[in-house]
Amino acid sequence: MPGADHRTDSEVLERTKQETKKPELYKVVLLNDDYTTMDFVVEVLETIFHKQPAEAFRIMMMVHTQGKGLCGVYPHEVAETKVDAVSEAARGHGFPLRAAMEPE
Ligand code: TYC
Repeated sequence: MPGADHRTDSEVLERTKQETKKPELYKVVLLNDDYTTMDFVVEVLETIFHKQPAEAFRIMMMVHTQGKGLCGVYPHEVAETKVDAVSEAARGHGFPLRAAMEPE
């Protein structure tokens, strides 16, 4: 029978559930180091994470004093792109600055 769908009702319900599933979220954190300048970290927070200057400064100081700080929460692929963007920017300026993603 052309166009016939042989799935049972319960299989169709299962598929619909998967399609509407929320994306898994990941925290992106910046990590402290002894060499990256504070100004550069603030710049990264403003440009890559779209923070306002005062918030960028607050997060930078959190990383500097506590070892790490939350920059944002994103779906997996976006979080990966942010982590890579930090590495790229840091590499371009000769700094060891790193970001990491953690399951939320
Ligand atoms: N600890 C660095 C310094 O004293 C500043 C810094 C802050 C580096 C935050 C990285 O993610 C960082 N110059």
